[in-house]
Amino acid sequence: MLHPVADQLKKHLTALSEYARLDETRRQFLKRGVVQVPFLAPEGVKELLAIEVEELVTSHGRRRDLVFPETGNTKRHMRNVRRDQIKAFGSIIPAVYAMPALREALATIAGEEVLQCPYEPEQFVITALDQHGDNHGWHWDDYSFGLVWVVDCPPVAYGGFVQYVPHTEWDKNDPRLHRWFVTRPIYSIELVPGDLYLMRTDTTLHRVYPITGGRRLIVNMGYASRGDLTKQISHETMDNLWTTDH
Ligand SMILES: O=C(O)CCC(=O)C(=O)O
Ligand SMILES: [Fe+2]
Repeated sequence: MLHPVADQLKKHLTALSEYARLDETRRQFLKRGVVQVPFLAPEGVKELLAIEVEELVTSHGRRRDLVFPETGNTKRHMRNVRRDQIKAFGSIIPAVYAMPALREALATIAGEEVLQCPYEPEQFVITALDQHGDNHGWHWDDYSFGLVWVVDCPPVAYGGFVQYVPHTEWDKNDPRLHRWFVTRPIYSIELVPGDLYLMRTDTTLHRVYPITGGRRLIVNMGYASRGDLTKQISHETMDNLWTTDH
């Protein structure tokens, strides 16, 4: 049986598939690697998901302060709730994540199949930035797609917006971020609570700008492309970030 929130989202998505603006959304996604898609979910679904995210971060959020050599020694200062705890103590996020209708809508935007992530820790994760200087430093993700639900976000004056450099490649042995910055444009997008965006996370270098006030709270749902399933993918950054306890 479908979770009632998933059922509500499914009805919304069925009506949505007739909208022509998905074509424009796809063009934007392919060109820029990122597209805002707040219309994918109705307010009622966003509100219930937000309540679950708030409860989970309050009861299971863990502080992480790390540096990653694989992304050029960029930093992570944040609180997270890992996938296993979301799965164990949440219900809406796992149900929404698994919905074929959501993946079909994302596939229409992506122009290719969007599959559940075979590596469970990357399926969904909650991230909270709530201390002065908290950030989610520059990185790529191991899998192709990220759907980010913005539960809370400070005004842009306090940071917390997303910056990104599309159509870039991650060499884990020599990430050379500065080379990308000086040869490609860095785009920024302002986000507000209730926003949703889809990113091509394996080829879009991205970060969350450090915050100086307020709070930023998101859930990121990671999805794979068909190509990811045959690639040899190592998980250094994810293993450190989401599955260990330091
Ligand atoms: O918080 C965001 O908007 C991006 C999150 C992200 O890049 C990630 O979880 O890998
Ligand atoms: Fe990411």
